[in-house]
Amino acid sequence: KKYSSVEVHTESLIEKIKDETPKGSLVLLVGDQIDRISNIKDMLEEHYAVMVAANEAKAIEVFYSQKPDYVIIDLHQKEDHGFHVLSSIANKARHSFVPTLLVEDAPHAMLRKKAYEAGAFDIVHSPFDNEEMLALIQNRLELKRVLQAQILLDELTGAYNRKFLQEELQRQWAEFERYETTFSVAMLDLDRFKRINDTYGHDTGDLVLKQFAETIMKNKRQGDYFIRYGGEEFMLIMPKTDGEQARMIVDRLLHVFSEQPFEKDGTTFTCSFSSGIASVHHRIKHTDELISHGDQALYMAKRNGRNQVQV
Ligand code: GH3
Ligand code: MG
Ligand code: MG
Ligand code: MG
Repeated sequence: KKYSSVEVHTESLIEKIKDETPKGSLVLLVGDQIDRISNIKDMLEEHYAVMVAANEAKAIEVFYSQKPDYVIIDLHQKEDHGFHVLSSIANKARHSFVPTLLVEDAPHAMLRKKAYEAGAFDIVHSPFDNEEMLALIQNRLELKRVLQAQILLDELTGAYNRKFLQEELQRQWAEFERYETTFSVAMLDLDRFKRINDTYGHDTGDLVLKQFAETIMKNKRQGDYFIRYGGEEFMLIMPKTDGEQARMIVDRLLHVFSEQPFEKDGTTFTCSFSSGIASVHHRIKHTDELISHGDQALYMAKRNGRNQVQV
């Protein structure tokens, strides 16, 4: 019996960090002993997406291309494959908070020491208790989720931050270069926001920012990424979306947000935003250029009277 890897289309791994539970996680299982691996696989598949790699090269390829959330390496493999895989991925795994778990029949202290030094997070003794193993994995995945949220989300609004923006833009750009998949970005800048701060105070300004973010996140399409670009400027990355589609979507968001009343000490007010949209095309050579096109469209929207979307 030969394992073929399961095709998992992780539309965005990072999008998962906002899930309440890491149930959508992808686990990479590395090992060449079929019966041992299928036991673990069966157990995991009730909770996670699982990909199996039966050799070193495949394991490393899958690790870098599919970006699993968790890696399990069965050390009971021919030669020293398990350790090779671990050494090849340990650094990258650590940097993206991907926990690695080793499975070994009777790990003695020397082997455990070697494994931890090579970057293993945990080692379990086979045979193991399924429930215990699952609890361990779930625990680690939860920690991963929290850590990733810490580094990729803006604290005030819960939108993605610029670190995320850089990563996601590169990803979208690579897709565009390889497959000519279109995508658009929308720059969103709150209108006359300084006035809100000056009139109602900075705390109210903060509340408006939070509420704005909540409204966009609730009403945006699921696959679009909402990012705080800085201050009261935000961005939407809209995969597989051309300029006209993007305009319709952002128009709808603008409509919803600008109708929403705010209240401070008995006074009610509303807030709007202006948006500039840019889409990839062949004359754009770099993501910075794309953003600058979006900025120019945003500038037009402001100059044209605000509370509107320009492409
Ligand atoms: P425009 O319609 O041209 O965009 O006008 P504006 O007043 O929104 O633009 P301007 O760039 O002049 O002012 C933006 C203001 O946003 C200034 C800054 O103090 C405020 N701001 C930026 N970040 C925050 C924040 O985190 N909280 C609060 N309360 N205010 C912020
Ligand atoms: Mg401004
Ligand atoms: Mg503004
Ligand atoms: Mg601004």
